Amino acid sequence: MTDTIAAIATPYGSGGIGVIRISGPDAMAIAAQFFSRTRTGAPGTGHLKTHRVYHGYFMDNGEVIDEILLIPMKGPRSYTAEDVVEIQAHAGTVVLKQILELLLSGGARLAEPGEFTRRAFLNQRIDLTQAEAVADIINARSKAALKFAAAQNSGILKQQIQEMREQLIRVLSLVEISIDFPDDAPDEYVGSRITADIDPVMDRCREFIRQHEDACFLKDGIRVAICGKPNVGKSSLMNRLLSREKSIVTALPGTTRDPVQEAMNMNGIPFVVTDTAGIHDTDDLVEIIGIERAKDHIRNADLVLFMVEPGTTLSEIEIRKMVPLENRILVVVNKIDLTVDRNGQTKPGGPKLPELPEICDPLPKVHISALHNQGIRKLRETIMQLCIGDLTMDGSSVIPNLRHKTALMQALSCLDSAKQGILTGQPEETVAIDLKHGIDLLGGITGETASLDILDTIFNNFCIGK
Ligand SMILES: Nc1nc2c(ncn2[C@@H]2O[C@H](COP(=O)(O)OP(=O)(O)O)[C@@H](O)[C@H]2O)c(=O)[nH]1
Ligand SMILES: [Mg+2]
Repeated sequence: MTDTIAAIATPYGSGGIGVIRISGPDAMAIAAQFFSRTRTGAPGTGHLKTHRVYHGYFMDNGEVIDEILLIPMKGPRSYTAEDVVEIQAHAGTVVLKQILELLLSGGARLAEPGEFTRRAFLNQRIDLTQAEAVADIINARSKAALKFAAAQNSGILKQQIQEMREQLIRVLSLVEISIDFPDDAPDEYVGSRITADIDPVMDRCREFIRQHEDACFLKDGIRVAICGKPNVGKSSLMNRLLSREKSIVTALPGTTRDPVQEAMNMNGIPFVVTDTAGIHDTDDLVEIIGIERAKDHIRNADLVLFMVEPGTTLSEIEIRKMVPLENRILVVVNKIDLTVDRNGQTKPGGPKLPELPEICDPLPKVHISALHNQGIRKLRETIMQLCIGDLTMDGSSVIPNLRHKTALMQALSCLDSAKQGILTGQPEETVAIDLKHGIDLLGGITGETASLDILDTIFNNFCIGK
């Protein structure tokens, strides 16, 4: 990292301000070639102090390119821990490109995607989990996702993984002592201490894995699929939930064919709602394909809203055709306006509530009228309760991502094998190998022992300028 990199750090297009970032040993000198504090003065950053904002002009051979603010930040107190200069110019594609090109002609190299963050990692200002959190913050689509990303960015996951790793290193040293000085400690003593020390680390691994499984959908959105027979009001409910007319509603059965999918936010939690074709026996080729697609969405959903309407009777066989009962299901009884009036009085001559088989008894139920906007608030609350439950979202929880989870699962199996080795009286050397492997896997999460491949995969997902 002896070269100096530069890139436009803000999105393409026009806007109020665009930022160009320079990082590396020559950052100050390169910027100095073009910066003047007056329109007519000669460039040179002279006696600029670090972490101050300077007003001036970006010059090219005596010509003003743009009026700018320049912020010098001496390392290690900077994003990359190197010398950094940030230039705030007007955000126009041409002006930013011209400034960047001049900086490149002045000795900087164009940064690769994620290279600023990669340098922050290589300079040990942040670990890998914090670098990943930077990408998560940028890509967060909901308040909840942002909260978790911010917690991870502050180093909470790094700290906990480091503690687990240090604990294992202590266990390893105990094992190694008993390899080197076999007569010093009685085997049973060492054995019981080791297993007692490994157990809490294994529990922690399991807990992190569970946290990933419980909460990873908060990043991508909780998948909710609306299903039921034709004409029960699925599309009407979809539109109610989104508060706009996304799906076509008609009195004709079989209106919705392709699954209609849309993202939405409820209480800062991201959801992806899918309205599907009504499931029934049909000869219509297009509907048949729509029904197959509907079934895919329903199977993969985190929550299925199974809609029924008054005046119908459903058998267990019919229900099993529509919803996989192993999914999380909420029964939504729609068109309740046909059965009861606004005061909750049964309407004389109206259809009776739907008759459902016994297998539906344990399922939660909500009564609504999609048409008259009744019971929708209660429905939203129930959806939240079912999906989020009492998942804590204080600032100290983190969601390990898939990469972390994979490493944790592998580490768990190494630790398990080390523990079994001790219990079954295997030689200390094999136990030590398992432990070392587990320690390395945890180190891979924070980046202490990560391979170049892992680094490339992580940082190549960033945009240029980050
Ligand atoms: N009375 C009443 N009619 C409704 C309600 N929800 C939907 N409908 C009507 O039922 C018909 C079918 O609705 P739609 O949303 O297209 O059903 P889908 O086939 O399940 O998507 C339309 O004529 C809607 O206006 C409701 O809560 N009460
Ligand atoms: Mg429909």
